Amino acid sequence: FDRRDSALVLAHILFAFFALLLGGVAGVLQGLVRGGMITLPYGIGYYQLLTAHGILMALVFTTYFIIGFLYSGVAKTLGGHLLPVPRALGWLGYGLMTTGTVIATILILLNKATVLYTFYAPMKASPWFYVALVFIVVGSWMSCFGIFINYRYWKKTHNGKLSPLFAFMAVVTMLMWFIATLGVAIEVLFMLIPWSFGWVETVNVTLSRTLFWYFGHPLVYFWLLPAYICWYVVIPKVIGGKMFSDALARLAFILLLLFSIPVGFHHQLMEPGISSVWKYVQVVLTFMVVVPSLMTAFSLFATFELHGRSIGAKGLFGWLKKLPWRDVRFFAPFMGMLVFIPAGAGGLINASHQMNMVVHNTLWVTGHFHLTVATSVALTFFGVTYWLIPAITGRVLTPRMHKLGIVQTIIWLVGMFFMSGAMHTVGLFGSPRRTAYTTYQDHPDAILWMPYHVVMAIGGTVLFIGVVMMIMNVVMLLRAPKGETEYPVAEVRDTAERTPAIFERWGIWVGAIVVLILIAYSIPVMELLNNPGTGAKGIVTW
Ligand code: HAS
Repeated sequence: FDRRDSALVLAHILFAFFALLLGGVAGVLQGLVRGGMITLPYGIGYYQLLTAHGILMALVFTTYFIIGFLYSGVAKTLGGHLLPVPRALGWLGYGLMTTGTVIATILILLNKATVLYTFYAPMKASPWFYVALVFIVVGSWMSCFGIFINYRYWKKTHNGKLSPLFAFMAVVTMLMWFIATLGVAIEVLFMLIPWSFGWVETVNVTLSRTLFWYFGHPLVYFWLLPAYICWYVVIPKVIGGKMFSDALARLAFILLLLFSIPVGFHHQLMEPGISSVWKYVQVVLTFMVVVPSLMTAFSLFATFELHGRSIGAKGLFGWLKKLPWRDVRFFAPFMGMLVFIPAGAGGLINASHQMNMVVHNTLWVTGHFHLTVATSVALTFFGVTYWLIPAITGRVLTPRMHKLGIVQTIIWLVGMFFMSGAMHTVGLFGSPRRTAYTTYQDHPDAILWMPYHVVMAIGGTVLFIGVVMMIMNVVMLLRAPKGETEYPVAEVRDTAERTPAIFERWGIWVGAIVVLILIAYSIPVMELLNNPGTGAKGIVTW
């Protein structure tokens, strides 16, 4: 690795883990408060900690990690190093994002931005919080442009040859991010900033939520796609096998790009002001976005089974025994995959309108996203860290590190089993999400929820131990013995079909997304703009 590229990647990864640590502290504290096990000193509020937890973990940890990881893969697969302009844009993006993150975190800690990680109206933060968000979003765009430029240059200088799969996937991920963040940029610039500075008196609440979820849903796939990059590109190499199909992987990514964006209404199924026709359209599209994940599951099973059989596995499940269970680069992401099966099933429940009525705004939803992003994605990112840090810093991943990594993964799984399990269960009993400790004047239902809240807090404490262990592992990786560690990128199976060139005809795909977005959003947004009854005066109407 070029030292200049290593520095850029490492800066992103280390900032990500710093955010994870701070977010973890906030997370465990809010869990203990909610479970009624502690009260906070100095007037620190539950919602303040919940905001810090959500923003630092779901937004900051992920975005920094993803940009660092993608930059590393682009450098590795597109010629061995980054071009000067993309590298400079990477640093510019890092500087802007870090400025924004520091300002936003200080405001949250000062209790001036207690608006939760979704930050839509009618909750209002200090205007400077929204300005900080602008820094973060614009900074991330710099990194998008860096990756696009590097990719375009490669295509130009390679006669339009099919690009390496990692680079292709990095472009899809950043394209999705770019198109998605346009929605939140409009919300922040034209609604939240003027409203919070007092330049306008009112804000259209439903429109602000709609613009947020236009961004907020693809956001979850922006977290997922880099994990899929690891599952498709890295894991086959780590297990000593080959990728099942390059074409299938690209098709899955293109489908995710197309269908991740026009589906935000599935977060607003219970909201007035949006007609059921448009909710229905977006639910149909939501079920479309499940297809590429099912394709991914198929492809992974095929990779594991084909490899197992090629080295002598017998019987229906003999291939399971051939997997490298003691290799943390495999173990942590594999556990992420395994958890994604129930996690994805929960998503299908959420997306089904009638069942959404049961689970919406309950702790079930919190349980769902702790399995998806906080387990499937987080464990995959941890798994990547174990080889990425040594690979870019010229160190070796020792057998001891493998062991510590596996223990860390198991602790995470145990903590999450209790925390997310309790959340899912008590959510079905009606316990609301995002609510500080209360017994609702000793209402019998609320009393029934309490033991589950305590289990959540205990699971959260185990997870906090997992966070601390992960930070210690990162420190150990930075001090590992000097040497070489492979950056694992798999080859495709020899008998796999050829990849059609159409996957890299970006004009077609961007055109198709624009059409889908216009179909899914133009009429409902016009209705929201014309309908003063949907919270135009900043009144919550549900
Ligand atoms: Fe979700 C709410 C629907 C996936 C994250 N979701 C959320 C929120 C977050 C989130 C953060 O329709 C809360 C937002 C908030 O604060 O309000 N979600 C879905 C659906 C999917 C889905 C249909 N979600 C995700 C992913 C996330 C994520 C991924 C983060 C990374 N979600 C919803 C809905 C809501 C929602 C509603 C709103 C609820 C409400 O009312 O508020 C699908 O994409 C899931 C498809 C996945 C699968 C699984 C495929 C399995 C694979 C693994 C294979 C395993 C192998 C190993 C090979 C179909 C690929 C096997 C080995 C063996 C030995 C067996």
